[in-house]
Amino acid sequence: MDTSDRDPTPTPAALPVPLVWSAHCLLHQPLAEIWLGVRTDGTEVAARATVIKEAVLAAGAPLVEATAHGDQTLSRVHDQAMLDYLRTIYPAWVDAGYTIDPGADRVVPYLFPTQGLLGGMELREPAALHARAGRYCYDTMTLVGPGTWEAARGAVDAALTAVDLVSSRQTRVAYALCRPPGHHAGRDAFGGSCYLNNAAVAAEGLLAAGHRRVAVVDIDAHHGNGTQSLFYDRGEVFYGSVHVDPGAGWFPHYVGFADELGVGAGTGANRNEPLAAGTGDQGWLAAVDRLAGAVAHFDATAMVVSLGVDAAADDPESPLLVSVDGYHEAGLVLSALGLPTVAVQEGGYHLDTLGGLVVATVSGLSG
Ligand code: SP5
Ligand code: ZN
Repeated sequence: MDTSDRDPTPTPAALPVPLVWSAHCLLHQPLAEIWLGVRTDGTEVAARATVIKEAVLAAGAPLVEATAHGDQTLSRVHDQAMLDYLRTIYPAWVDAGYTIDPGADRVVPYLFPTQGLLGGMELREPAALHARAGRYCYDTMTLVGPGTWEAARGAVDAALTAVDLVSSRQTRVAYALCRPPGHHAGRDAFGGSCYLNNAAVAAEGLLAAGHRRVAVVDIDAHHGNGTQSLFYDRGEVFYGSVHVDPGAGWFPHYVGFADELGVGAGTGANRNEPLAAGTGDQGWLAAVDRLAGAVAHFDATAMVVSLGVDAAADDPESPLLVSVDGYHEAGLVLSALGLPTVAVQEGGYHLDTLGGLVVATVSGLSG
């Protein structure tokens, strides 16, 4: 058969970025979020990871299984007591009978030891397990269940495996499909559907591998308050974020403002680009450009991208209106910096479009 006049349909080039994955990431099933006292469906569901994985593999990315890493780098990011808490609280909760009486199938805080509660007194370890549930968790949306620790720890392993691939120069860019996400988790605090800060662990991993100055660029729709807090006083890690304006009523509400510039040795190494609700490609990409300029000025030797795709127009969790082409363009802008890059998955909740958004961004990042 003569096929010479058939439409030439070129096979798209395979995405040359390894997808780093841990099957443990599926073990966390949030079941619910307690939103204003109402039990609502969880938004950070395991299907997110499944649809992203399928899309990135379909784009031709090679799959790399995450390898188990020790706690050395993780312990540089998080307080040991919070790590112990996250590892042990769910089994302890079951043992103490809370799943039967009052029938709490997840660990949910009811009391938070704020400065107002303590009134200047020392923070003691409470005897009651249900009081301990508010010690590290700062919201009612980030529940702990069976598999939460294994998933969060698997996400850290994925981030560190991506660091290994990049720092050994096997690839310039690697993508870690981390779930649960991490950028709202600080040294001894977790919330916002995040438990362990995968991006911060990746940054510490890159430093440990010999990169002198690391930039974290956060394009999730929300400000990464955890990452900012972890590096706020550090001069060797830059944090830059574009996000919906917390001052206009958006999570994380209390942080993420433009006047937060870092302190001490970190002065000038923090940059926030809050945007009005309804901002689309033009305004969002202008902010991404400013962040890229700041990273170049900072003289970073490696980059971590906190890759949340919840700024997309269809996403139910944010009012930003970024398109799939916008995400691709952001990837290209960051790729032009030419830095060894570890991208870690953060938010993104619209299951029908998640995969395409991640593929577009990662393909941009690969240049
Ligand atoms: C990683 C990430 O994107 N975390 C986002 C956390 C923001 N959550 C704020 C929740 C605000 C209310 N959403 C109502 C959902 C009810 N199920
Ligand atoms: Zn987000």
